[in-house]
Amino acid sequence: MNKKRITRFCLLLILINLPLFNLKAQNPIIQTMYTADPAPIVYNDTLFLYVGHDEKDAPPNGYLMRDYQLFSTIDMVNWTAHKTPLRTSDFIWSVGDASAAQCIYRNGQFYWYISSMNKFFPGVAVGVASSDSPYGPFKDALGKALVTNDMTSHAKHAWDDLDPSVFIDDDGQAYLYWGNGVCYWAKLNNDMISVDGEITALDAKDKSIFGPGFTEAPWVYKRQGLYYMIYASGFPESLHYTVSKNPTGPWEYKGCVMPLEGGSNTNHPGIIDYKGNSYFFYHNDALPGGHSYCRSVCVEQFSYNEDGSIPEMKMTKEGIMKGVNKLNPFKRTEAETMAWSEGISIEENEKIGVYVTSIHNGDYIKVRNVDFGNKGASRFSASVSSRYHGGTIEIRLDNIDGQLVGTLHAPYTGEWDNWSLVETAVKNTKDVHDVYFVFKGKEPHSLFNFDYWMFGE
Ligand code: FUB
Repeated sequence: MNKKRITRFCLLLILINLPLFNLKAQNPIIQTMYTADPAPIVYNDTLFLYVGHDEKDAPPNGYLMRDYQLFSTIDMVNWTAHKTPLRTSDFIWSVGDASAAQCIYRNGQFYWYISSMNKFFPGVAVGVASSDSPYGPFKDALGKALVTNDMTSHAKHAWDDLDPSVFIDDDGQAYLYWGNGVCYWAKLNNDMISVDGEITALDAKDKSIFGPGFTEAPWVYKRQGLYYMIYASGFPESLHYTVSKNPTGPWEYKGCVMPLEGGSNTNHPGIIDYKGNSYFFYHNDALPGGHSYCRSVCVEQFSYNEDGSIPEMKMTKEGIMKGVNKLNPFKRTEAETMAWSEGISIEENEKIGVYVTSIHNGDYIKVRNVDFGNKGASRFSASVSSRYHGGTIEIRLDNIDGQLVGTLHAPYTGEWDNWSLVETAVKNTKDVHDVYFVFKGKEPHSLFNFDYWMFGE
């Protein structure tokens, strides 16, 4: 074959395999909106992922972030979207930019530390919201910022108080770390909403602490007696870590966790252990239409080396291949629980909460590791609404064009907020499968909305 032919052949191969590649993809983990600055916590056996939200109409040279979003998983492959738990408008002092944040749990309360431009004092500030539920609603716990720009004087720029990360040590002492261009830390009082004593600045250029330098986004945690801080370095960023035997330092630079890759200037890290595995969260620009201000959160599984060091990782499209749990299809499952989707988006309202919308012919949702057991399923029901013609949900197994086990007709219901629970028979379906809900119907209108589903024996 000549060069031209080989190139054409390769292109053909790529095109043929593109759908298959997407079907295997797990990264970015949220496809229904742009997400950034991942902050995972584990509470009651569920992993809650708090993220920033890049609006899709963000300009190519600046952030547009008005609220924070919450997703959860019990298996690391299917993610459920929840109602918007916190907006910048919940802070009277915020100018309206939802910069990076972290939520943690203490004594029956969830404390969500955020960073945003301060309306009342020039510069970025750290604030804190609280709630007695991981789902919120969260309220500004102070009615003013916790750390304002006048409290930190080590940087000449006004956005040095970005990216709070909070860590509670085994003795109950809580520490706040944050910064851009300087890494600050301070103790927090037991109330979690006031700073205790001095604010200390770590020199961002100190090679012994930060190797190639500290830009922003510290994430601090403890593992086997050692304190780890992962952070972003350079701009565009790569991700690195430093360790200490004490939460107050001295810190020792250890190496790179994720080298410069992808097209987003920032990558903001977060690390957590869940159900016996270690997971590394970050963001990049991998969703279609993505760029430095339309980012999307990804996750990689990793294992610490025997000496406690973190291996260097690459960004992948595959993400988490093996789930840590199966999904029970005989329980009501929200339609916004998905491993992957194409075409659709999500919305929320007071009555219904979050639901799937903007469904068009050929769009689909994939749900992984669905366990139908030995007895199997023979019925399928779903709550749907439609102002136009409605459409159908094809229920397929293991592939977008895999075995068709049932087709549900989603009827015209009069209005988008008239919901109807409809049912169809399915061919007896047993064992564990990935389930694809493939939407079909007459364009040009959006076909129907989809709130939840359930299989029956
Ligand atoms: O999301 C806005 C900013 O981008 C964050 O505060 C930084 O960490 C970077 O990810």
